[in-house]
Amino acid sequence: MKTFQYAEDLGNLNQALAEAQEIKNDRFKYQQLGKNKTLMMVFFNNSLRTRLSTQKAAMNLGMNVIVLDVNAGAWKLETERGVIMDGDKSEHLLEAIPVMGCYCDLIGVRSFAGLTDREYDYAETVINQFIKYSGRPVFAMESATVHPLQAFADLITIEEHKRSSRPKVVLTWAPHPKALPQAVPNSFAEWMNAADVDLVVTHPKGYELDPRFVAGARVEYDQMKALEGAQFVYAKNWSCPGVSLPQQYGQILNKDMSWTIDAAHMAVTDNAFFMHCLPVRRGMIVTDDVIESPTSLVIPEAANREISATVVLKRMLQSL
Ligand code: AN0
Ligand code: CP
Repeated sequence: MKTFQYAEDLGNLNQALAEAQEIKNDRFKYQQLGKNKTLMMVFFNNSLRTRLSTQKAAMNLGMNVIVLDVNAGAWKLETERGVIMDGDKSEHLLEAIPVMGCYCDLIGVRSFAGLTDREYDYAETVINQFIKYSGRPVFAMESATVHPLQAFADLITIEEHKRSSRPKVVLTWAPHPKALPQAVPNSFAEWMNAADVDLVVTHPKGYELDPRFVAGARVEYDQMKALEGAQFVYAKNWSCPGVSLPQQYGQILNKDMSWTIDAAHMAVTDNAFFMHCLPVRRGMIVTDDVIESPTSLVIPEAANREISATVVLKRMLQSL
């Protein structure tokens, strides 16, 4: 595997889930595979889980790890081509990327959507430059439009907790004070469509996700109706994807607190599990009682980030 951005990069998902189980049974099984190999993790944005779980995964495989926080100690990087660099940016990504590639065997990149230029974000301009110019296998640690390590961990978590062969999974928008990317809901919808679940997506009007991710999933604008009979409730905020009105891309169109997941929302479900990728704002996305309830899976999801990352790094090491 030379790139990891989409569900299809893993091929057969049942096979990938079996590998996840194999790693879970013995997470050090492949500790010889990464000997004298180096992972470089490049962060343009903050992280807690991705940083820790991916580093732990690399250590499970016997790898060495270098972490670069671009905004804390590196030269400020220009990412757009064709500009006169007379501002505060000292180095261009087009030199920095091949230099980074000299020092490692695999590269992970976190580079969030800027949320101002839909075309630039949805072209995956930054991670695609890493793929093109680093000379190394590259995986997304949340890029502009996708967060596949999260979606894979969420799929593993659903597989471990499902009570029926084809569970009803509801992806619901929830309010948030800041504009957030669509990467998490995009990947979640994409991966659930690729897996064998009954996916329903619910959000206020104007928040329609890009069709390339939401595909044929049912969209229900009445949140309570969508949640009826759900076995998994996956909450997440996202800003306007700008599908029908590109000028609204990245904006907050709605802060309706009636969308916050509370006990009344959970009461219409089929005793559903609550899921969120974290970090989460309590009182906005979800109430304290719901996130603290025995059916909350937020910690198992985070724990499975180590598993999803170990499978992905293992696949990449095997194809070096
Ligand atoms: C980010 C997002 O919504 O994409 C990262 C989530 C994993 N969240 C925040 O910036 C709060
Ligand atoms: N879920 C997730 O990716 O968390 P971090 O932003 O803390 O890495």
